[in-house]
Amino acid sequence: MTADTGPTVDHTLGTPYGVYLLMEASTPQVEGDMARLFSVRLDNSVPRCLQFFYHMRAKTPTGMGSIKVIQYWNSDYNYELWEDHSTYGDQWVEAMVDLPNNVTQDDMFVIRIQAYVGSSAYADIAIDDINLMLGVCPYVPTAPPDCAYYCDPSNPSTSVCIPAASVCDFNIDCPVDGIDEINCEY
Ligand SMILES: [Ca+2]
Ligand SMILES: [Ca+2]
Repeated sequence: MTADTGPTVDHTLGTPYGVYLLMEASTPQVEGDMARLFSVRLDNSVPRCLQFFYHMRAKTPTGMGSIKVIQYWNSDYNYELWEDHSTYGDQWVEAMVDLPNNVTQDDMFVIRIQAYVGSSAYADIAIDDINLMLGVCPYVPTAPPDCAYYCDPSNPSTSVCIPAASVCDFNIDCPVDGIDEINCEY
């Protein structure tokens, strides 16, 4: 495990002893490498909802990879249903993805959850508590604010983080020294 990326606790138990799936972004992984998780074959008779929790914490403002959910019917019909390439700091984020049925003539489909390595070695992606439910998703989870910019970049594990859009936006967001509004070429 690399410091300043990845989860400190799992989602299920909220302790360091819980388990989760982790895609390491460090060497020998290179940008664009992919980790893929397959579902069992699911029948086409009913709509379903895929719920899972994911963790995208990067040490640096850029370099996070991405995570995608793909509904694979066959080589001609496979659809990217959901994608995220944000970074949220050390917290688990809920995803709810509707899995439509009757999209093709196929009797069965497979769900692939694919995580891609970004350009930074400090950008691990983890997932936990994957749950398949019958019916459409009961709600749309609210994503937390993006955590792309560290107010104290030399201490990313303890730093306040703010969305990239809050840098040089004329409002001081970083406590103490307002570093997010320094070195802006206003
Ligand atoms: Ca777990
Ligand atoms: Ca600001």
